Amino acid sequence: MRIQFIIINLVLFLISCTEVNPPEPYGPVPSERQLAWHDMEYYMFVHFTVNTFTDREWGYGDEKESVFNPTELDCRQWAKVASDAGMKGIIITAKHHDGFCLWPSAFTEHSVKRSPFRNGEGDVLKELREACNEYGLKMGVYLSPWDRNSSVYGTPEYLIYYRSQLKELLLNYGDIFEVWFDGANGGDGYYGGARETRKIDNKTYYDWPNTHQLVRDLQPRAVMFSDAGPDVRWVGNERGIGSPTNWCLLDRDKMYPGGDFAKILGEGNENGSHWVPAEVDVSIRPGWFWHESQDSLVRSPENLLELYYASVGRNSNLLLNVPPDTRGLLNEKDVESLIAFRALREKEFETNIAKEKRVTASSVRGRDYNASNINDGDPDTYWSAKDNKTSADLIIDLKQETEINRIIIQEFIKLGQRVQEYKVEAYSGGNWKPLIDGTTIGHKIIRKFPTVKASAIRIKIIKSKACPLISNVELYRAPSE
Ligand code: FUL
Repeated sequence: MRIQFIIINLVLFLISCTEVNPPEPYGPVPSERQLAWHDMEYYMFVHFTVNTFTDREWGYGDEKESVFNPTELDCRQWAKVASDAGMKGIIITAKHHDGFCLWPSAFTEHSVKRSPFRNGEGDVLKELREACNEYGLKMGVYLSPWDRNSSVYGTPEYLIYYRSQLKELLLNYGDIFEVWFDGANGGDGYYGGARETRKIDNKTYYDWPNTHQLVRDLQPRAVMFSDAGPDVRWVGNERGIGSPTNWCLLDRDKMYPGGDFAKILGEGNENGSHWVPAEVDVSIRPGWFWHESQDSLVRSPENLLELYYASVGRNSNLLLNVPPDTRGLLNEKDVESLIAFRALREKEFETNIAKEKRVTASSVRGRDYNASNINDGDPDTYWSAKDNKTSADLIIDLKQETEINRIIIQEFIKLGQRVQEYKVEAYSGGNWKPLIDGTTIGHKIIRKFPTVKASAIRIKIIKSKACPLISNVELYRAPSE
């Protein structure tokens, strides 16, 4: 009897110990560099080169260096605007398809060093680095693989040139958070005077694995973007719209930059082989480069807010392009819109109604994984259901009927993206009323619904690949509907 009693207690004790072990990761999980990237959420793209002065979107590659002549270039203005707008970093087109380099590359004469800018002594990358440091922003680089100026483009020699330039960028400008590899290749170009069409095979020509390795070796904390990752994927459109179903997973080995994968890139692959989250890139103007004729077509603050909901609100990061004008300054029109957008955003999310409210769950893994972790303001704590549960409810008790119309939900993605289907309901007038339903959550979703007076909110995780892990929930009453 005594022995049996001891054994039973021992077993119970062991069970209670295992209950509070953290859940096992499920499927592919993000790397540290990807986790840091997820937290950035919103940052600036800067398209700037000879095109700014020639009024084109794609330079042919034969532009004279002398056309690059920003008279008031001030990267500190860019950085101040980015910071005032609530952005966390800036990615610059160090070289666009026309091949002109914004830094004095040792491997070509087609750069700032032959331009009137700072009498040929200038280096936009260096100035941007200093400005980013001053404003606490991260910096990223875009280096176009397609180069319409280079005479060797299309031959194996070009890869040596491309990687030499990449090395300059990775070695001389401090910490780079993101390297942006564009998939475009239109064929024709100047190519050192040949003026012809050069088609390359997107799958093989660039030998991406070796270029990726270079970035890993020289900037291990940088993520790499392209249509197919390896770390961050294109969302499949340039309209600023993320997919409502958005897995951070991708069968990236079946893809390559410049391929025809738009739909898959939007949704990701539910059971994809790697963690490759989506980034939404979009311009504040119709074009990527500044054109005077588009000064009246800058997106309004309200439109930017919509893009924010359709990107950050759909488990993506928002890379918003704001192109400097021929002075080398962000235009007043764009600045005004960006700052007003920040003010709108702050009003949307002014007071978190879920904060410090009592939360209960239909299943709790055990100590350290309580439902109260979803509104403690700490991203490192999370609620977990028991291991065998792939559906469970969370109830936030608002104590009295309160108006709400927005919800933010975040999964604890360190251990994988799990939720496949959810619903949110409001307890109102003595009944549970449906508010929204959806599929994936991931790093973050922000959802709108018509204003409701609720005394409690229920989040129903209907289907999950493994026990759901939720790290954060916020509720708001936004002024707009
Ligand atoms: C595209 C390019 O062709 C555009 O000019 C722009 O840079 C955009 C971000 O990517 O592929």
